[in-house]
This record gives sequence, C-alpha cells and structure tokens, in this order.
Amino acid sequence: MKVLLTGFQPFGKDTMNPSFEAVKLVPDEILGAQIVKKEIPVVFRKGGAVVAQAVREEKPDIVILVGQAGGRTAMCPERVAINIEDCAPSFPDNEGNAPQGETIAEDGPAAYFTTLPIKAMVQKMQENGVPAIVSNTAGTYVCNDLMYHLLHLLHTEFPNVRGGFIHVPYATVQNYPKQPSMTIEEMAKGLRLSIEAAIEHEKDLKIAGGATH
Ligand code: PCA
Repeated sequence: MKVLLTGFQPFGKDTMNPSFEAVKLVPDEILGAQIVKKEIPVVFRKGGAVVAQAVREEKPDIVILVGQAGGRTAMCPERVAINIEDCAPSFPDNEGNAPQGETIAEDGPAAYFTTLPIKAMVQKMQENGVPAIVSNTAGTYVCNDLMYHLLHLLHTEFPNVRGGFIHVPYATVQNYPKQPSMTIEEMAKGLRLSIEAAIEHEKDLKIAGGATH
C-alpha cells in the first residue's frame, strides 16, 4: 500500500508552514505502507495540478493533504470541500491571485465529502492524547481549493483511491502568543495515527462527529 502525504509551503507573513514541517517528521513506512511526501505551493489551481501529477506518477492508495489553519485548537480532519475560491484581495495566494467567488470546476458538484475515515482518525488521535476534532469547513482559500481539486480528480479518474485533508493549528515554535498551538512533533504523531486509522478503516465509524453550530 502507498500513501501520498502532502504539506504546504509558507504563505502570508509566515516564514514556515507547520503542515510540511510535520509531514517531514512522519515515518516513511507505517503499518507496512510506503509514505510518499510532497510539498505543495500555496497557489490556487497550481497546487491541485501538482497533486494531480503526484497521484498520476505515484499511484497511491490513499492521499492525505495537510495545511495550516491558524486559530484552530486541534488536528482537524475536514469533512467537505466546496466548489468555490474566495479570498480577500489583501490576502492573495503566493502568486498574487485573489479570486472572489470563482467556481473551481464548472463540471463539478457544489461539494465533495472526504473519502477518509475522519471519525476513526479523530478517535484514534484522541485515544492517544492528540487533540483532534472533525471540521465541517476547510474555508474558501487554497486548502479548500486543493481538497476540492483532489476529490474531483479521484471521483472522475481514480474512484478506488481514498483522499482528504487535515488542517493543523499554528506550531508552538511560530510563537503567536495569543493563539492556540501544538508542537510539530505532536502534529506528526497525529498524522501518523491518522494514517494508521485510514489504513485500518476503509469505511468510517458510525459515531457522532458533528457540531451544533
Ligand atoms: N493553509 C491555507 C493555505 C495553505 C495552508 O497551509 C488554507 O487553509 O487555505
């Protein structure tokens, strides 16, 4: 079995992105599966093209994309990606793009649900002391864009490949004193546990993982 695991380059004012730093610390083999790692540019559409090329070249069984979500308090496996790119002109991507309500795929549905067992992943992380919660929005910036591109690709061309996205909080080393954070090592542990859960559970657990608001 092969798992493609990606993290992002730094963006905005940040000089590091904990997502790829954590990805780099994940073992290269987990439960007998080979883990292939890739760094993704924080650029609308281009990130999706890089992932698509990696999927075509590597032929993974599972794809897990990872990105930073500053302000989150826990590891956040994402439930859904939506067919929209929308960001403030004051916060463009790394090539200056700031789409304001563009459709990602004209021929795609409004949204795709993850095909990863996100509840099993959250449960396994929690049981092993890593803060984790199901997230019901990946935003409308480059992370959502990447997740949507991946799920559109898998749905249309690779129906047997499972994939999805995990947002991580700021890293403690980034030193945002008023923001919640985790260490990169803790994030890497959470990613390893998530990969184990994805290998162990082809179908997700029937347990609650929703939110009232
Ligand atoms: N986080 C951004 C894009 C890159 C990243 O790590 C996001 O949540 O959209």
